[in-house]
Amino acid sequence: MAFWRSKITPSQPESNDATPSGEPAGTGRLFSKFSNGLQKTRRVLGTDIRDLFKSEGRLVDEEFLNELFARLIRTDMGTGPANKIRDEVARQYRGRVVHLEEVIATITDEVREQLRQDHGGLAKSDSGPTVVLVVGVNGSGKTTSIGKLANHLNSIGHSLVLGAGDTFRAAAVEQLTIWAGRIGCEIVTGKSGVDPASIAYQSVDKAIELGSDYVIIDTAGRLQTQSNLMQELQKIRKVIDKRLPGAPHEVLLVLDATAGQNAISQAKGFSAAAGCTGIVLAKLDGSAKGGVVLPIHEQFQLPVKFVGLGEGLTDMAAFDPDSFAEALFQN
Ligand SMILES: Nc1nc2c(ncn2[C@@H]2O[C@H](COP(=O)(O)OP(=O)(O)OP(=O)(O)O)[C@@H](O)[C@H]2O)c(=O)[nH]1
Ligand SMILES: [Mg+2]
Repeated sequence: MAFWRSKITPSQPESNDATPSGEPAGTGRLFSKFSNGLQKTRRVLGTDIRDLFKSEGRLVDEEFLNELFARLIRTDMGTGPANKIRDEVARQYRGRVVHLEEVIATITDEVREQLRQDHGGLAKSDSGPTVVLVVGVNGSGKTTSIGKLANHLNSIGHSLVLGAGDTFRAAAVEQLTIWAGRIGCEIVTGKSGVDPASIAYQSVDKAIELGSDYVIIDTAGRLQTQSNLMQELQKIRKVIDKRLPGAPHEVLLVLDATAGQNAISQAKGFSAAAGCTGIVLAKLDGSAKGGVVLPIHEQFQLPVKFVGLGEGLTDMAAFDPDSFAEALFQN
């Protein structure tokens, strides 16, 4: 378990950034990735909070706390997390004149604390290929996230098979085939309209035959309210388990960060129906509401495993609460 987390930490840059010998090329790459990806959120949050202060500082009273709360929830962090931050600022500073830096340090600590989680890394099976099933609503970023994940796994020396399980749209198969070509990994495809469960089965079969380390299976976008399509996911899972008992080892739910609070209700339906084990929060770079990570984390028992920070093959990072919290405010 958690191999990737140990590869990507704030002090250990991604292997993508490693020198050819495998030695780290430098530190802080993950932080700078978050920092770039969170530009939009930071612009809103940072500016909003700075605006609360005058150069001589500001008295922490009810009015200040209410204004702070209103600005925090503009990042879509929701009332629960924003209340906790407000309470912590009140506890530390009520009745005192504070400066911007003090409040930002408190908020950063509180965000970091709220996002603390145990199982950040990608699952790894003890023997045989690790099977990762990727699910989510239409257009959330599933196929792109698979490309990035596959690219990363490949770059650190893992062999893998992709399964083009979105047989609903011919373009989806093409899209994944292009990613596989760019990465140089195996892919299992079928004709448009074939049962996605059979593609899933064949993908696992292929990985077993080749002795691959990972199988990542794409699925068509669906809504949690489409019960027939949710049942299809169950079938896919069952068929995978039949070929490789205990698999899939990871069911990643891809959420679109630009969908804000909607992402949360999507996650609820999916996590229950598809047996999700982790979240990929895609398009964090395109959102000014990156605070949505907090309620997702608060309301689900699911760890946020990866975040999408752009459209390129390397624009993904293992989620790290420390880097995330700091990147929210860094200038
Ligand atoms: N900026 C940005 N764009 C992203 C990211 N991830 C995906 N996208 C874009 O979002 C759009 C949809 O991505 P896909 O990967 O095709 O989404 P999907 O969930 O596979 O879509 P369906 O298969 O149609 O359900 C594409 O234009 C991607 O380039 C990200 O992290 N950042
Ligand atoms: Mg897709």
